Amino acid sequence: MKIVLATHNRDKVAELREILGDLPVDILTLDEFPSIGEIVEGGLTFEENALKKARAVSRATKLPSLADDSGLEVYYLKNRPGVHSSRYAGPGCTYADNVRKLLQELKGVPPRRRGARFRCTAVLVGPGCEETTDGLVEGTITEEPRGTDGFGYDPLFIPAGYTQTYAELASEIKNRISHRARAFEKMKEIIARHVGSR
Ligand code: ITT
Repeated sequence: MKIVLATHNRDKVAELREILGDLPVDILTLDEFPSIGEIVEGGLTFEENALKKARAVSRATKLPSLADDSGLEVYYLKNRPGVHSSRYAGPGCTYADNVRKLLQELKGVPPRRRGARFRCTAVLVGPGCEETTDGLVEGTITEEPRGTDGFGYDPLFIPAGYTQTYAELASEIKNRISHRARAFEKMKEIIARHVGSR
């Protein structure tokens, strides 16, 4: 069985390869389908956006597709950046621009009011099937970036129960405890059932 990852984000591809590594399926990426360009998301929820990506890729490739829509919800900011996490600092922004913007918005906010959660919605779309799973991790936002691993907002996020940020934790640990790991561990059970019933 082949499954195509419906993401243009190479950092997500690397994490998903590690998280899905023990599945008995061939994982393909959009590198193998260069004619599939940017997929316009624009949905109001993580699920809507993940479905758009997986449906578009499954339709174009005629293969089952897995998508991930994810983001950071900061309680002090009424759950922003949320679904706008990737372009929080504006069109064409970098991870560093987003990190700077978030720190600026939380300037002077004390540690006890810096709560946040990472959310990931995973979606599998294939012939006659659409499945969705969610992963959430609660944590807090630091006052300055810490660590060099990972991507996106990782240098700012300390998961509950840890003292290090996602970017300071080894990738094996992040990929065991993260919002993405939680959503895709559930999705792996669903995929394994599909593989078993073929
Ligand atoms: P695709 O749509 O092509 O998958 P994307 O990066 O645009 O790539 P999203 O729309 O799901 O993906 O946006 C997710 C953003 O949320 C991502 O760009 C990061 O800024 C942030 N993010 C998601 N997961 C993260 C993680 O594990 N660590 C740090 N930041 C993360």
